[in-house]
Amino acid sequence: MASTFQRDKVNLVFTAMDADGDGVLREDDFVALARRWASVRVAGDEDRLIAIMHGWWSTLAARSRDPRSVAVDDVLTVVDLLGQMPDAVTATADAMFEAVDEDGDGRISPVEYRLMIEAWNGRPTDTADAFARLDLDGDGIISRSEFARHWSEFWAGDDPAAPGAYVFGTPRAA
Ligand SMILES: [Ca+2]
Ligand SMILES: [Ca+2]
Repeated sequence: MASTFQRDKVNLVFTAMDADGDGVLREDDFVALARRWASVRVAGDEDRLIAIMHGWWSTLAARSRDPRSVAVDDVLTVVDLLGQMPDAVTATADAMFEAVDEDGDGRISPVEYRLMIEAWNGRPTDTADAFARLDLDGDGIISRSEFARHWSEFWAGDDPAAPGAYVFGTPRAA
């Protein structure tokens, strides 16, 4: 069972993705998010972002009670299963890393990170504090291995103090 902290963490992402606020995610929400994200970037890779978000949608919808919509509890069901599917976590981490790394240089810069958070939140957001926590070795970028570690922690971990809790920005409780 997911803890209150895990539920809050997932709620933060869920609310950001539920653009029309009806309490469930549909395929359209994932496409809308990909479009919103692409629109704040110069890379012109909307199709790639849509494909990556579609992969997420498929993972969640496959385990949802209603395959056309996903509720918070469905997401938490998947979160409960993640411990048994480390390969899926790694694959999603890699796909997300590639999506965030807009210029494809193998590193997530502070600007690339901020654009992701702002696209997901739909508003300007100060991400300096969250970025500093995620940059474990303090070299000014988030490496692929730093991101993979945080990603697993975000979805599968239960430690509010872990830097991974900040993958999608500063949690509300912090
Ligand atoms: Ca980059
Ligand atoms: Ca780093």
